[in-house]
Amino acid sequence: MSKHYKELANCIRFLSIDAVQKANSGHPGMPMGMADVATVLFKDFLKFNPKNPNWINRDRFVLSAGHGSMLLYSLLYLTGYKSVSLDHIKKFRQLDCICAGHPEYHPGTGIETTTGPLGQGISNAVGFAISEEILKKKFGKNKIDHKTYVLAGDGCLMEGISHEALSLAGHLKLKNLILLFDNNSISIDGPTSLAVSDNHEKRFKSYGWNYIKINGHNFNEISKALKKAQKSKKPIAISCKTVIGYGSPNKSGKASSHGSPLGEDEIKLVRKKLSWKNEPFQIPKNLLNEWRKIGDRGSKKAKKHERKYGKIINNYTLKSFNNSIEKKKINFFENLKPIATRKSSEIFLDIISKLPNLIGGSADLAGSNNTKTKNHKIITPGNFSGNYIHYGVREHAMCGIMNGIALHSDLIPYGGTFLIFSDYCKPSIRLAAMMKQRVIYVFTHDSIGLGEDGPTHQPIEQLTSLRSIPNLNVFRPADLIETFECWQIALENKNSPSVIALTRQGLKPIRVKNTYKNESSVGAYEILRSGENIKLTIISSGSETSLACDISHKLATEGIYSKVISMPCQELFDQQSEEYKNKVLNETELVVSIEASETTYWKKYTGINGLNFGIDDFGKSAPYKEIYDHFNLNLKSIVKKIKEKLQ
Ligand SMILES: Cc1ncc(C[n+]2csc(CCOP(=O)(O)OP(=O)(O)O)c2C)c(N)n1
Ligand SMILES: [Mg+2]
Repeated sequence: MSKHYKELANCIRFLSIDAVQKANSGHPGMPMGMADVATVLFKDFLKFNPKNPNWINRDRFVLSAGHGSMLLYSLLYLTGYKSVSLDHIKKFRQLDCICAGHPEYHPGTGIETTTGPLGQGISNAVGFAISEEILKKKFGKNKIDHKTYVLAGDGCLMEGISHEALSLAGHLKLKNLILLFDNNSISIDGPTSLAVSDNHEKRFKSYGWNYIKINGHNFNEISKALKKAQKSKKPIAISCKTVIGYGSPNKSGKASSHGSPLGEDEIKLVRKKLSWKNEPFQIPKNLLNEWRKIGDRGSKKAKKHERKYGKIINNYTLKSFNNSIEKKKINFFENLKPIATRKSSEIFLDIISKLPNLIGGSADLAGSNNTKTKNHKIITPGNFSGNYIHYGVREHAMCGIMNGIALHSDLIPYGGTFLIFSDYCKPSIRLAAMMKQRVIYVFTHDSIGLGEDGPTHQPIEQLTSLRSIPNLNVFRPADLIETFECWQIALENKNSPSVIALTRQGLKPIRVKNTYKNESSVGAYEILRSGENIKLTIISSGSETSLACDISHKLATEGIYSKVISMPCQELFDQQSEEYKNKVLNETELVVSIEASETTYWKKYTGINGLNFGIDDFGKSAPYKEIYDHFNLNLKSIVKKIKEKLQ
């Protein structure tokens, strides 16, 4: 067995070594170290079909240690995925090549998720495993029953997100989750003993995981461990003791093999040591055939499964729900009253809580984020018939897990926390945006309006920071009707994640005209015009929009007329036609913005001659109206400043 497996594994090793050398950049050490484990996994265990990479019931393979990307590209090429050719491998790390520096998610390629920021892949894998359980419960074991494998290194396991995600996985008893730990005790700075002395076995077991230790270069041990893992009743980690840069006489076992080309001379020595007589990028026919057979192994089974069950599983739909949302919106116009937008969001969620693919949750703030309605059913350890996840106080993992849920199938995850803690979520939000995933973040307590909890809890720069992420829509609705509209846009947008920033405090309704039209869909629209010959444009979002309306009315009593623009989403407004944007922004010389937040991003609409009312300092602990006064965000101060400017 061993010799043959070793030859197959060496195909991965040499493709990786040669590609990194040609690119003159990359990470050869990990693929060399984990090639043996990956070979056994793909040859004898992984259920996959290179001819139909989207097969819903495939096992998921997540390379959390994304720097070892050549391991994945080699496997995809060798097993016959169309997405990765030998030419692609020769263009490793070159512009627009699928073989990018770190794996970048593209549907239907075998690259299941974007990894590279260490630890993210582990949280994605937990999301995959949760989705598998949810769909299995919905559709039955004959339709959905697969494993999720995640390959993680020392680095992934040092990252905080891994602690959060593994802990939740153990709690939920995700028995189909298998973590392959590349336990080579080396990271960039040298031996891991420089920085960590965790007892991994105790750590995993305390989370409720099974844990097996093997020699990651012994094929029998690898095989036995994977066999055991198939029947595990808990998530299971297989600690694979490996040698980084395996096969390199001078660099194996050393950090020097982690992240730079081995060098021509050393590569010659590796070829000699591993008896590899082939030219760079040349895979002997018999070995390539063997790898292709491994790839073909699953295709018949997959095809049959797809034919039988594909349609049933992909049969979710949002359309009918949208119709009922429209109707409900109209009903609400008849009974508008002051209400916090977090509460409006709950009302919306209540209406759509029966949507079969919506999976809600919150990081221990369900009651504050209003993410859980009376209709939600909790997902509990080992029971996945519900549609709501208590993520615990684990914001970062929650967002990484939601990425996994969105990537897995048609499930739509939403999760809540306070807007201030979006900082704890940011790396995963960024990846959702990069991967074009429909993940919805319900971020409540969205300003100083939260009051007494003070500056540690009051977001200031968070909205600017989120707005600066490409392909992320940041919504800040001003009342119930806008909240409904923003939710609807977020649900319909399959290719972007959305933040919905919501208030803790009650807000006066600003939309009182009965209309089916989703005004928020253009990002910004005129909500009020106080008279003819207007002198200024006031743009606002969320809780400050009703203040903007009050200011407009007050100025009108003094003969200064204005229009108020409600801007629930800057990103959507920026996408409108120049004509529309001109109409909104360029009607008056003076444009002012009001938002209880850092002001930078508003300057693009007001220009440097405009006025920006906001907060460019940390907040305060006090009843919220006093804080608004403290920062001069009130009718009197703003009216005064506008009048001074107009003089
Ligand atoms: C969040 C994050 N921090 C830092 C890095 C930079 N980085 C890439 S690999 C690595 C060390 C990883 O060590 P390990 O997982 O043991 O990988 P090995 O060297 O064994 O391949 C670091 C610090 C990163 N990619 N992501
Ligand atoms: Mg390591």
